[in-house]
Amino acid sequence: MVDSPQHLKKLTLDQLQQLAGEIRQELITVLAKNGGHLGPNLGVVELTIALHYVFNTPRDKFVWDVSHQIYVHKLLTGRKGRFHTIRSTDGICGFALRTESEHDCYGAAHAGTALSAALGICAGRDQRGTNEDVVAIFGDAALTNGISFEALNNIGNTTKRFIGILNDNEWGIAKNVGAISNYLNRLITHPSYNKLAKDFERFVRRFPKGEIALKLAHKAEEGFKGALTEVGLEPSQSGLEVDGRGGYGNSLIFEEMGLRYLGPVDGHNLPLLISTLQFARTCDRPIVIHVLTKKGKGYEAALKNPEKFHGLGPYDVVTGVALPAKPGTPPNWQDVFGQTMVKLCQKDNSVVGITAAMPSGTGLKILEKAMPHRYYDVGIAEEHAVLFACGMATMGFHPVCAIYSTFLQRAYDCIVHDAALQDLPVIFCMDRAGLSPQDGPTHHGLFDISYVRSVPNCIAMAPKDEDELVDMMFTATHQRHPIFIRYPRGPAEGVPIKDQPRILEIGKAEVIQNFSNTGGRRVALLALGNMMSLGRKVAAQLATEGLDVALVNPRFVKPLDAGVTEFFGRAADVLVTFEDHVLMGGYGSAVLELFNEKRITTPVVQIGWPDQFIEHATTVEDLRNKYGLTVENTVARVKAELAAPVAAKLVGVA
Ligand SMILES: Cc1ncc(C[n+]2csc(CCOP(=O)(O)OP(=O)(O)O)c2C)c(N)n1
Repeated sequence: MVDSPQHLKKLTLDQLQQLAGEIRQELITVLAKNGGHLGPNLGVVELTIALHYVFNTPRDKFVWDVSHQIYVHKLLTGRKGRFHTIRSTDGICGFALRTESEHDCYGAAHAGTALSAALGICAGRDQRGTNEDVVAIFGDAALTNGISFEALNNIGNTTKRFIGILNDNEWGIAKNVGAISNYLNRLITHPSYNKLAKDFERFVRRFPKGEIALKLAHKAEEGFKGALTEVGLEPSQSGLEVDGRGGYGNSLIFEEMGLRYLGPVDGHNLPLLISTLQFARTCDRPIVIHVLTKKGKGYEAALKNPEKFHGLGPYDVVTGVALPAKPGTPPNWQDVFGQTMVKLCQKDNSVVGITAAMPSGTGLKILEKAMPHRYYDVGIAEEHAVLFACGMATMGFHPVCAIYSTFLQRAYDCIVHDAALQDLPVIFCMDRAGLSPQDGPTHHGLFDISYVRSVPNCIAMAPKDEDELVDMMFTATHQRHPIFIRYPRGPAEGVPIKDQPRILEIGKAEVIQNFSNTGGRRVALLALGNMMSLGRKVAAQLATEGLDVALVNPRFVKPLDAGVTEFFGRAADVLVTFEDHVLMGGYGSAVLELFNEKRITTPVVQIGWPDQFIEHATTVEDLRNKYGLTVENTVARVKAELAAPVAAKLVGVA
């Protein structure tokens, strides 16, 4: 299989079509083992081949929105040999990464960034006076995102040369929602579309020896007769003004924003794509090409279930069925969240659920099915989701925003300026708080404690298990302040869930095990949320070594349980804080701030993530081992503290 753009450019049409087949096979086979974004990538095989056929990266720039659909680009830009390592420890990343290849000019994984970033690259080019092409490839769901529109608003008056490819497959992860999606649909199904498409066909047929036709004909012995032979677009002769507005179709929205619109174009018709891109390349006005693709193209199982195959774990290649979880695996946190939402909504009319285009990932789909009128999908629009929730809160509701920790970062100002400043009872259920190992730094939720803890009026908590998650959600619906509950991805702890949840006292920790006063040196372990299981293992290990160990479930990061924390701070010889979060500004920092205020000098060992972006890996364990979030490292550090001279400790010298 080809793995460089130079090689690809030498192929005939037949060979390019064959390449498309080989790429699909490779995607299906490798992802069956590694998991990943199969559907989106199967959908852009021809588009990516056409892009590399027409443009020249790294000189020309491709900016992929989200960049989850970048696998084909990776296969074609020198990463074929390592493709089997995608999303695994020390392997290639599942998203665009500047440090991975010169062909990845801009990194991403959060949606809606491509148009703005590409425009910035255009501005840089124009300032430099160079002439590379810049292509932003964005999905239809990216148009539910505000930033995309901020960019569209700005393109026409910033540059003359900008190429946008709207990759329209009618799906985000779930079915795309909202007015823009309806609009694109109308555009595709508009009665004039077929007519115009035919016009377009007729038009290209008028130029049997178009640029692309000539190029390919020279290279292929056979030439390429049939469909492709006559496809070619000569810009000088293009006469694209058939609708009087400079575009095919009736897509006024782009035209009104100062971009030329071309399309819709069949995104699986390689020759047509090539000629269209060649035309776009010569445009002296920003242009958007509307390309229609099928998510999952070429794999029956993925075509049948676009949502599941948007991104998934390992599966059986023949059946497309996901590999079963090990027997006895506890339910996912997300499922417990979704089921609890249904129960809460059934009992409390003030509760509603809000997702920003992530119904299945967050578990809110369960609410959608059970009580659709209490469920809102607002599109990939986290800022809007939070503001929408704030508005509902002013009307007496308890809106629950189910947003991944990493995506909530985008709505930070809405948290501060709207929810917190007005002290509104919005509940934030921050899924994926902790690692999203195979996705990597763009998806790890490691900053939320820091960014929430510094904001007045906020309450922040983390459950040690799924039963406590239910208690926390129930508690939150009885509060009058912004509340943040963080929990990780994947299976919960496997504890039974009480029939009737209980209201937790705000700011109260749970002492799981107190000192036993056996005379051993005392170690207090304060393990936040899902770190309780590590805390328990450390406790067991230290006990075998004759130490007197206390174990605390802090529950609240804000307000911190000052009484319990101070007590253990004074009683212990060493105190350990555990958090699935960066150490900078996190839970351990909160404890240290309290100790400073109370003049407590007990040494504190902080277990958490360092001040750096954590890469992707196959499993959480791989990363915990690498960064020392382990029993061995914790025990070693506790012992080192216990062995340190007391005088040194008193003056804070390591
Ligand atoms: C800010 C943000 N919110 C949510 C997501 C999760 N997410 C990843 S891909 C995706 C859908 C993208 O749809 P589209 O852009 O149409 O591309 P397609 O997968 O259909 O090719 C979503 C919601 C994200 N990446 N970024």
